[in-house]
Amino acid sequence: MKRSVWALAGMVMIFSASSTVAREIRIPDDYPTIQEGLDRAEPGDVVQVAAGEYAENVVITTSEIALQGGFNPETWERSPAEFPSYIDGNGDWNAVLVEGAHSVEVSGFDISHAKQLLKCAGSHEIRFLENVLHDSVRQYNGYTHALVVADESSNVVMSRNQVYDIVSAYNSEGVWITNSDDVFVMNNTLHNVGRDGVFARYCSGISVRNNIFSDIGESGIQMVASSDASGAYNCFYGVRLRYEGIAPGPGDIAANPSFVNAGEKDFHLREDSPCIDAGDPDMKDPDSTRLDMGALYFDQGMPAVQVEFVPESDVAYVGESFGVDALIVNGSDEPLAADSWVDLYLPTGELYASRPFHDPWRIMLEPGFAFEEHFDFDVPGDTPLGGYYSAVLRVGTFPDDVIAESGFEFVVSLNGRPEF
Ligand SMILES: [Ca+2]
Repeated sequence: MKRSVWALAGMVMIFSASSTVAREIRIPDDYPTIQEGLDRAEPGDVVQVAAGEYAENVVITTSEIALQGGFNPETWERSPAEFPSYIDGNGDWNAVLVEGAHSVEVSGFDISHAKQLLKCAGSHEIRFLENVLHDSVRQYNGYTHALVVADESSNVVMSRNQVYDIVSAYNSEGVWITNSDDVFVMNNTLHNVGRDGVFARYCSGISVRNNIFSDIGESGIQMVASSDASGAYNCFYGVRLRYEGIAPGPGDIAANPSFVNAGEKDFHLREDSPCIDAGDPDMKDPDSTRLDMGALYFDQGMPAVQVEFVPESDVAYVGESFGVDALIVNGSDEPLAADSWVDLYLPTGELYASRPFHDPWRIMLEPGFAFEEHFDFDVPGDTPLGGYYSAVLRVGTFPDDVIAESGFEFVVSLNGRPEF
């Protein structure tokens, strides 16, 4: 479980590192179609797509590309809910296909009308984020899927996607994964799917967490001939079976998720939803409360204090310094006066409660102001190797009252090779 979260954090860092040098290609300003923009894109580029309808079958074969929808065509500010970029798959096989590429993001699109809506094949470090996938079509033979991972893909993250109305005579899945490794299905909402919510076959390392499965014809999660598969903190409602071929995970609930209006495809949570603050307890929503289940969190309007604590590397070398950047932002409209401190956890999970880590400092921030600091921690010669350490920067009242936090995991190594 810890490995999964760590692998995800690593990928996020890799991706943001490459996108900082990005060239932006804008559709339709620079090229009339998404595919033409992609054909001209080089590794590191971001293809931004304005609101509008694009009847295309998009294929991405270039690595280190971000394809992003949901831009205001006038200002190029991004808000997929306000400025939807629709991709209509022409009733054909794939609407969007990532093939033989690595480090690709597809985010913020509304995709429908293909047999498979968003797919990666033979691809690595792929992120499908914040897409709305619906009304797939049955073509050629009976099956249809919203999200597909296939042909020895690895390190795929599917998060914050809304998937609905994926139905056919038989074999319609929300997420279909085959012959692939290390796939993270996190914080998605799936509603009205003909057969399985998530189906995996001949896979390893499948993690299914914090999702809502509602009105699913067969299984919420089904694993066939797969190893190292786990589920946790998922909500199941109106499913025939919650699990097949996988053990129930911690934190699962069987309850009505209380969507605002599923009939109108509004999958926001009502105030009384049991999915609120019921996701992974180690993770936070943008409002600083515990993570909700599903793609759309319920904003509880908590003080908007944001913390980021990001290491320069995922490996700390014994006898050297380990650099970490800290950022605390007071996004609220009140002055912030609080303690801040770093809690270091040993691979055993035990808190390392000694100086200098467990030594709070006081911060005072006016509304809109930020504290930013680079820390270099010395890694002592006697630091035990093996397992995952974690470090968390916390803001609140030392030591127990936390209003915002951010952390990461890392390994300690002697010679540059991580010791697991
Ligand atoms: Ca929450």
